[in-house]
Amino acid sequence: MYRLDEFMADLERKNPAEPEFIQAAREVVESIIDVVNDNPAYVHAKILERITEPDRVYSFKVEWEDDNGDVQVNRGYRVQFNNALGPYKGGLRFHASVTLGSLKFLGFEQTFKNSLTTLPLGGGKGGSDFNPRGKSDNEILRFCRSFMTELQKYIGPNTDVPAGDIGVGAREIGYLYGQYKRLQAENTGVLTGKGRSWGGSLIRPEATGFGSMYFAEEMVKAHGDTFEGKRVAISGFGNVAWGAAMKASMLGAKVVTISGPDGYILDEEGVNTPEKWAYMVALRNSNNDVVAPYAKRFNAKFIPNRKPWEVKVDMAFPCAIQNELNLDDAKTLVANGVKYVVETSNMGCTADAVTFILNQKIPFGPGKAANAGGVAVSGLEMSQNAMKLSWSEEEVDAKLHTIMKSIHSSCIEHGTESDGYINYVRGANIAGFKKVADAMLDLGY
Ligand code: 2IT
Repeated sequence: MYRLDEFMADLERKNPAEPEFIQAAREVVESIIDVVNDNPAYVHAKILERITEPDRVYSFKVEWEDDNGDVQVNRGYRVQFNNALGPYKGGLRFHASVTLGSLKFLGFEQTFKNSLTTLPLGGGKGGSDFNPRGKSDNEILRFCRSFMTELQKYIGPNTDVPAGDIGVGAREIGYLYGQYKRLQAENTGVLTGKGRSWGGSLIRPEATGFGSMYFAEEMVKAHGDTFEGKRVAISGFGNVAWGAAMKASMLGAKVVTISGPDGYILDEEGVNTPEKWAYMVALRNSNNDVVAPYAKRFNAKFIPNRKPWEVKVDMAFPCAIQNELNLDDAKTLVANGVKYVVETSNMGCTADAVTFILNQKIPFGPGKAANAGGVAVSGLEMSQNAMKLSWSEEEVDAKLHTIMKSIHSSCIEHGTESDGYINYVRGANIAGFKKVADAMLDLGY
């Protein structure tokens, strides 16, 4: 029998100074501990110890030259968390906040998320503390080359398939893949998020945002409600926020905010035209990491140094980074009558914010369910690469839609409480866990 406090104290002892990993692990373990204790096979197999320990972690030095001719040194990582269900799969994050602990949290989350997608994908994550802000295109190229020179030793199309994440978009995937091909002399699906003409899948750029809106649409339907006319707050303005703003608008909602590290945009007209969406991409690609210019360009309001959660909305979608929505933000949203909160970033809400929202019985979509569309379409990109063919936009979008509906059904199956409240956190954790744990039992140790 496992006891939550004992298990978590031990995990903290083994993983000191990794608060994000502990936060992610605690949330999952809290959800699944009864399921584990009710199954002697899980207890006997030490499933909790095994599922919270990454299979392996690579840490490497990345040396590159900046535009002044100075040598720069960063640290690169790849965390191969769990491959019970398939090759390690998960993004690469280039961001100043990257540490081993943050990548362990992301690799851990990815394992359960990938399990929920229904596709044969294990979980991994990687990245670097390289900060793309203010870097030139040539500096990014040189960094990517050096990073891949090391990373290529540990990945492969049937072993570990990285993709993008914060700070890694189509440009970086191109530079990384170019270097991989130089070193390995082969065209394989070793990365996803590739460009359309060199092995990429249609809909992959949009997939995380689209998927989170498909998931939210199912949540809304399950509560006898509709998307039409909902006021929506989105944070961020990058790869994920972009797709989310597009699909929310297409579904009839009005997105009134986007945000950056410098503050947020309040656009009462709605972030709802192809011109505005294209501008978000251009802003992101400029590497300045500020959202303020949008206000000038489209005659919207810019509120410096604040987060969008103070705006009165029906639905809130954190789409930027972990722990971007805290307890105070959650209280403000609830006081303003928010009806749904859907994490589109990984662990976008702090633990106390999640607990507060759940206690208010407000439907809350956790990241590992709601944002799984991105990695799901990465899985579809791998299938297309393996078959050496490409599916149409309609085919990929239809598959993505089916996958998001199936994730929603899994949450209902495992998360519906006696009073009828759908606890999506519990549902996603149990459904994601069971598949991985059962595979681990089948595979032995
Ligand atoms: O957090 C995520 O799911 C991603 N960054 C996407 C990973 C992937 O392999 O497409």
